[in-house]
Amino acid sequence: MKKKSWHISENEVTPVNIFNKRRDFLKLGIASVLTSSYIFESFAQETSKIQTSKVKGDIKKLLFKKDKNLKNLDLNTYKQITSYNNFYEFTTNKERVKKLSHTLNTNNWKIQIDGLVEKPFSIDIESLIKKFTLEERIYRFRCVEGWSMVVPWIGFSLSSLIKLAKPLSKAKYIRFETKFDDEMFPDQARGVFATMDYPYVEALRMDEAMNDLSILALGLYGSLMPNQNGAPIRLIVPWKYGFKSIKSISKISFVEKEPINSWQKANSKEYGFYANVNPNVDHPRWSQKKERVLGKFFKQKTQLFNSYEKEVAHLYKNMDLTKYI
Ligand SMILES: Nc1nc2c(c(=O)[nH]1)N[C@H]1C(S)=C(S)[C@@H](COP(=O)(O)O)O[C@H]1N2
Ligand SMILES: [Mo]
Repeated sequence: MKKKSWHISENEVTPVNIFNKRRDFLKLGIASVLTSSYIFESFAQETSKIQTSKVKGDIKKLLFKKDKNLKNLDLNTYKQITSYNNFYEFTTNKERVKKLSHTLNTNNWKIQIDGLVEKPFSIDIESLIKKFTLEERIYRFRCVEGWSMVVPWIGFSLSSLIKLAKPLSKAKYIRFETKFDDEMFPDQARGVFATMDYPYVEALRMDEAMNDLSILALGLYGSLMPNQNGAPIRLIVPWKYGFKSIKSISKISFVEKEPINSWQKANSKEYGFYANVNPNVDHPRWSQKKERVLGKFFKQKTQLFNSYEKEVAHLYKNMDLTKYI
């Protein structure tokens, strides 16, 4: 999973038009990184060889299904998405995460799946990729702090992983944990002086997790997930504030009771379990009516459920959204 020398460096802005021209190339890029060294080597030699092996081998499954962008969303650039990050395990300074996150080592990364399942197991990222169809999902992403962006994630539906895990009927929630490794994550090494309690924890109700919008993302803009965005695998739940979209997941547990997520634990008056994007429910310290899209000067109106009302409103039919924050 370590980036090879030919991995596209994204030091410059990648406007969408250039991205589209490069998309085919990038597609092969992600596929080859994640398969055997044979395929990797042939890619390094010549692209045509890859295309041949693609037809025969399992590499075919790794190619992602393109999002048609039916909502005509205006994508943020690769540079914008990867240069302004919330990842407290490194620093609370959003501009510095990119530089510090090189210590995150995704080699031999495994996810432990346990709790109320038929049989607990652990699985590595390559195996996950071979099992599921990768899809591009162009989603709006809204941080609780009032900034937002549009990102072309690459991943697979969380529901497909849940089916693989075979949870017992007693399982009502799914709980995620970011890896704890204080050599990779400097703020974890600060112990009691750390910014928050680690590991970072997030959770969803099972029906939220099964919703078609919920994905586990392995990349964006056609290449593997940059460290600063939560490599090698993270949750994306686009109708919820960004803090629900937990990064660098190493454990997924199925549980009966509603877990306490990290931000709720840090400040339950300001952050709850649900964290649905809602312009009508202000944060105790600021309004949530508007948001600033990265790279844009004027603010825009925030939409209920971050514009995904049609897809998710039914999940909260009988709930008072001013109470379940
Ligand atoms: N492990 C972990 N996951 C995390 C965070 C974090 O600090 N640690 N920050 C959250 C917050 S507040 C946001 S807005 C998003 C930011 O994702 P991005 O950096 O890819 O934009 O990640 C979320 N997931
Ligand atoms: Mo956030």
